[in-house]
Amino acid sequence: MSVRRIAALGAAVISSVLLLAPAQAQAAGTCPSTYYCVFENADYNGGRCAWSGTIANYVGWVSDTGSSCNDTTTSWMVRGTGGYSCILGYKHADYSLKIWQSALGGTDQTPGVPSYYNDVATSHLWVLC
Ligand SMILES: [Ca+2]
Repeated sequence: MSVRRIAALGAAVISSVLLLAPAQAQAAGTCPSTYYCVFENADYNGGRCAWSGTIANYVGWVSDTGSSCNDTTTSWMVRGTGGYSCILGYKHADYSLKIWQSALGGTDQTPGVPSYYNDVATSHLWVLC
């Protein structure tokens, strides 16, 4: 195989890798209908914890990538419907010290929480908007 052919093959492999990157980025940030999802990193990346109801303590819950759900939330989405359309997020277990409330039931999301609320969420409550 000539040097020129090897170089062309290398360029083709690099192009293929670059084409795959956007598809992986699009996979981030999904949350099933009727669920509240919190993500380990900004822009709905990293481990995802998805719940369809109220959770009094995130300790012991593990994300889809194996990371802890407690004190790791950096972005979140609300996909609730009907009687559970809004989320109240709390810093501590058992709904102590509210740190955020979703404003738009069903579609509300934030690409990143304020730095002072980063990695501190420990419980949440589903409520009527
Ligand atoms: Ca985080």
